[in-house]
Amino acid sequence: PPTIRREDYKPFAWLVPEVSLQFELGLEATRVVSTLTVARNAKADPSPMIRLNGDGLEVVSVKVDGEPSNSWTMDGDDLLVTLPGDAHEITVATEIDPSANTQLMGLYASDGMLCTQCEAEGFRRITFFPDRPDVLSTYRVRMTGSAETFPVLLCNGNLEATGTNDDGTHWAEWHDPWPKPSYLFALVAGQLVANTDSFTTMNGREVTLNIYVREGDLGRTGHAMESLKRSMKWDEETFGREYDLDLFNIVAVSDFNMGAMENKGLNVFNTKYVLADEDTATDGDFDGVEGVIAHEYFHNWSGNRVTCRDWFQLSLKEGFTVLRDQLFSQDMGSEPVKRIEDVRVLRGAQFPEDSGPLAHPIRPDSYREISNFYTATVYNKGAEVIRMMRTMAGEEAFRKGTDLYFERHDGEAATCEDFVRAIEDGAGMDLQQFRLWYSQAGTPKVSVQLEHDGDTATLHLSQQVPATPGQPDKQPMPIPLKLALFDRESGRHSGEELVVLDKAEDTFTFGGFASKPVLSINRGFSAPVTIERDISGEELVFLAAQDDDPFARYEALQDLVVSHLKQAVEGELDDAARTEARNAIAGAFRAVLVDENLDDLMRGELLVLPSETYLAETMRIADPGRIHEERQALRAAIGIALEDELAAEYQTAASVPSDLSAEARGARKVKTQALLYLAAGNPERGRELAWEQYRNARNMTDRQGALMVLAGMSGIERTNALLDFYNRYKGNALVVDKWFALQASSMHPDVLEHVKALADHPQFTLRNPNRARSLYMAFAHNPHGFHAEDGEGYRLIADVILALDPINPQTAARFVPQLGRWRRIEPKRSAMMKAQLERIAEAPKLSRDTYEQVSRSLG
Ligand code: B3K
Ligand code: ZN
Repeated sequence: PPTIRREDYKPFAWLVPEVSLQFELGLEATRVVSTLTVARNAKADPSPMIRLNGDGLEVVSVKVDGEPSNSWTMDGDDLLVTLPGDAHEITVATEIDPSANTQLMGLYASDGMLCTQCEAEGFRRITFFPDRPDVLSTYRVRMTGSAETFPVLLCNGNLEATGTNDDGTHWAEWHDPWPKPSYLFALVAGQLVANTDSFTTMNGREVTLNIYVREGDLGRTGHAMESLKRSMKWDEETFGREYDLDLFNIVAVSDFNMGAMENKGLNVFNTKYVLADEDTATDGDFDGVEGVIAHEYFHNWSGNRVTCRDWFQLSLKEGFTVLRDQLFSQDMGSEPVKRIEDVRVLRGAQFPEDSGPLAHPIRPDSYREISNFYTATVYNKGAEVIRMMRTMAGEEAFRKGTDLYFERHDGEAATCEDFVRAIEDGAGMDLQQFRLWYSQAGTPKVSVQLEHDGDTATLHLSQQVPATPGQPDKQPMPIPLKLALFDRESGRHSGEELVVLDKAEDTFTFGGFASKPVLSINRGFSAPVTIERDISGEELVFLAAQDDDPFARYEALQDLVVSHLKQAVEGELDDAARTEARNAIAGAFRAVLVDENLDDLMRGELLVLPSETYLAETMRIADPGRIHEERQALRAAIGIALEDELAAEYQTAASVPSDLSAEARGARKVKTQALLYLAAGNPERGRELAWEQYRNARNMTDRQGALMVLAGMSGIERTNALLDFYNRYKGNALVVDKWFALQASSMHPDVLEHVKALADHPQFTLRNPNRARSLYMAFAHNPHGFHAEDGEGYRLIADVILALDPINPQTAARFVPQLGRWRRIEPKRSAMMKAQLERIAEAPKLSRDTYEQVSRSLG
């Protein structure tokens, strides 16, 4: 497959101001007639023909200006139509089979209904079209279909007319007044019911809000609706963004490749991010719904009103929108806890990507299949990059920048460069060197040393941006670091400072310190970098207990644990040193358990051990088996050392009423963490507590927490709890997904055998992405199972990739990065991982998606 390059961008030769689509809908056969009004683009090189992209489509007929035409040819999948004049009308008829669409791109059937996914290049699977984000059109759509099969007919924009025909069909005509690229087109037809509400915008526009779901799911849409209204209000208050149609529809579908999609006025969602009630969704699931509802809604401005010029600019809308949803969630709940969670995601998913064969800048320079670039780098690092601009500018100036961005580029397809320039102009700052964050891949390493002499503290900082594929040499980037210097005696500091390290090395001095202060740096995670600091265990304990920046406090605890586990894994500790380190860690955790100034949400967060994936990432070559052993052993040691405190904390937390308040949620979080440690330290007691918690649970958070602990242990309680859970929830697909995922991500020694057996379960299928991921993505991210010593885990995932690729290449390709980590794993496992990648590469026929990921991973 050819490589597409950013530098080759050229504007399209034709404008397509208006599109009219007619759908005769059927699950097995849908007829599409599209009429495009086209005119030469004065800003582009003239061309005698227009290229209309297609993907697996067959032409039924072509007309130009209303007359049947023969002046067309096929070029691969694309349709080329020769046009003599400057303005024409092209009408193309096609026919597609939605029920055969297992890729879930374009128009597909899901559980008896019809729906679409067009981003990035799915529209070309519906009709021939210049399927690129810089071609903006207004759409008029007429949908006709069986009134019985498709009682609800939805499309973008406003509903203008409806009617019925004598043959049992009915129709609806929709018009979207806002010009949009084809990737934002959406259509839904099926048997759906709506939760209807309304929102009045800041200028008094009355907006009808609908969340459409299957009839039995209506009772689980309340949280999504409240989240939507909060998002609309927040975007007005925080970014000055008002909604721009009289109608906002959300539809939940159960077969969906991603989380959700921001189609104009008609967001289509994975059911996972709409449906929630206390019996079936955990506190984490509730947060997920709120965050994704917000994210898709915020796209209405950052993505839809201002869209992307080409797919290399994806982070323009995704990085910015992720930042917007993160800030929203910070405001709705606990700001520091949300920040810690976001950093955990970044470190768990993006750092490994950035240090492996798939590393790419947030604005990539080339791709073969754009679906492979919906990555943690484009999304989460993209958000961090914009967050840094905000940190350096200050909130107010940053808002001036975003206002200018929306004002300048409303109705346009813009670039990352446009965004940076708007922030520069609006906020009044120079971002010349900062642009390197868009072009250079790799997580910068910052080395930190603090010296003290007389009454002066001198901070030495240096940075190094590692080489990444295609980018051997890097330039220093501006790295904004928030820091504070603590006086050891008083435990206080005299104010937070922001230093920007923009050279390879630099020195900063601070006066007025009679003794050497304790340095707290990268507070709030002000820059997405790794810090190598010269700091003693004692100083880390000090910060873990005293730092007034909750993130820095969390970080100190994490550092304490990470540095110990690294030494332990690398065999650098004798028994005495190990005991000493474990005691220091247990002491720091004890302080967290008893600190009365902490709320439970934060306390629970502080108790989370660094993940095995993150630990592996901190080592040049990782031995996943050793990491697992040492981390489990540390957990058990803490469980033993703090058994009384943990049990007391558990009891206190267990007495908090079961509701959705922050207090109750915090209590549940602490309870689950306490249970994990107790079970590790004293399995008998842990099993008993978990089984009791399972039986008495009044919400999914408690039930799932208990089941997670039991799933990792042997015993009759495990069997009984899993059986009970399945029988209780077997009619609810999202909860059955949890049942699969809990077993696949468990710490049980036989996890691999469990996963193999579950693949034969009657409710398992590769065709539903949620279900496929619930078993296999959970397993692929369970280092303990995936990295099984004999390589069986690798073989299993390679088999999954090969089996899934012909069905759903996008979902199949998402499994490749786990195998792609082979260069960073100890030699024996590494060779087996590589061998599986090679086996995939040799398959006779691979999708573009999987081919690209496998060849980059081996390259
Ligand atoms: N924009 C969509 C992503 C769809 C990608 C499909 N390959 C979801 C989101 O980021 O909001
Ligand atoms: Zn998005």
